[in-house]
Amino acid sequence: MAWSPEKTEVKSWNEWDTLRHVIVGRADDCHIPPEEPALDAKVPEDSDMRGQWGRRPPETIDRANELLNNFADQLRGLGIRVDRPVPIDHSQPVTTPDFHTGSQFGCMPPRDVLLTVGHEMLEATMSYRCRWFEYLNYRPLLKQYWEEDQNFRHEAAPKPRLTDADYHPDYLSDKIGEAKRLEWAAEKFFVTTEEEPLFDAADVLRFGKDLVVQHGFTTNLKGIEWLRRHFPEHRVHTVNFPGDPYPIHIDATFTPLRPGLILNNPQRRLPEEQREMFIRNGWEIVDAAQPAHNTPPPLCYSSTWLSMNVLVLDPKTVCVEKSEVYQAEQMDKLGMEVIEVELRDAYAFGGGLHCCTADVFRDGDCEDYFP
Ligand code: ABU
Repeated sequence: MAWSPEKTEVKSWNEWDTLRHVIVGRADDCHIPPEEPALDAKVPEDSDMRGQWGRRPPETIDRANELLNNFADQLRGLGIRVDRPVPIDHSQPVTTPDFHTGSQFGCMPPRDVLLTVGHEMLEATMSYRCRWFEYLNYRPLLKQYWEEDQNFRHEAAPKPRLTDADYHPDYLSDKIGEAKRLEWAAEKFFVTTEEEPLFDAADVLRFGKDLVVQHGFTTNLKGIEWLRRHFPEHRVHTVNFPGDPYPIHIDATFTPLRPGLILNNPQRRLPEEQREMFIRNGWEIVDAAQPAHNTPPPLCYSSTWLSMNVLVLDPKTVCVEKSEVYQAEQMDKLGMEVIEVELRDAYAFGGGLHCCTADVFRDGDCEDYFP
């Protein structure tokens, strides 16, 4: 049955089929959380974020919200239904019997928390203490979908304990150096241990019957094994990108655009042996264009490679950040229609166009692209 804006239905099997319904995050009350092991490992050693925490400056929150609201309106103008989270009080500390941290993070990047696979939305375990309660920002929406769609499966992965046993103490230094980080990444030695299953939803890419999951700082092997057992009808593939000294989230590294075509970050190439399934099935893996910027914006956790953190609206149309002119040019050459979206001033709140969205409904069914 065709999609109707009047009827809520959750369904999305991949990253590229025609998008009909999406969640766009908000910057309200976003905080820079206090130091904690997994977060510190991600903050670059020369970053302006080291040593400071608290609520983000109000004028930056307002600006980020202006851009996110404009993006939501742009999508609505294209006929896409857009929902927004209901922010909780992110100044609240996160305290469990196992840990305490002074504040939360925010709800700009729903992609990090919510994994939509078919008719299911799965709340990820998360791996940062400050993000332990982040799913609460999305509960009003998930409650609504559950009430309105009889086929919707609302699932939550087991909440992790996030004790010190979850983190390798070797990473608890701000003077590790990039060479050592790259050596560790090549050895698959990341900040998270194998104490318990951990994953962020943004480490997972959906290719119909196949799920491709990055093993790195935010997702460990037990997390990937948990996903394998949770989705028994799927094939779950573990990938690594050894050129990334701060490997969190796959969506500024590996970007499928349509069946048969993926952009790969040229500094974080997929190793030869992990390309096999794509090449055997005739998929092309193309180096992404260089970012237009040499540095991320102020107080930003992410790298300049948010340039390739795009939102595919259908196999011929893609949203690209307005200032990322080289990425837009490459998309054009690859036969994609580019929709420019201004978002750079919101990057600091949790990422780019893919990060700040989460799929609710895309056309299409669960296909086998890698028979
Ligand atoms: N959340 C995506 C960030 C990836 C990166 O910093 O490159």
